[in-house]
Amino acid sequence: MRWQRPHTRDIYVSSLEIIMQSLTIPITGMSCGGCVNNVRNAVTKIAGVTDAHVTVGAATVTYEPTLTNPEALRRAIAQAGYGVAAA
Ligand SMILES: [Cu+2]
Repeated sequence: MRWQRPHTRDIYVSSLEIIMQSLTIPITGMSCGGCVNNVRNAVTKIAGVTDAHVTVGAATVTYEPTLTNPEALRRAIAQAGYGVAAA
């Protein structure tokens, strides 16, 4: 008899996708890989942030909106020393 893969995991994954949000934040004052690391460290230490794709000039952050919000992400980037436009 073949083992049947339970559907539970698929349901879990799709419900997880619904509660995650992704936001791209333009950032000024970044110039090199060190800046990229600084911004990545600043946002990934926020509770609720699950992924951050950072380049010179922008950060695309995936987060759980029940745990954090765009304003907290912008504030963390600004506190790391970079420029973010208000929403
Ligand atoms: Cu730099």
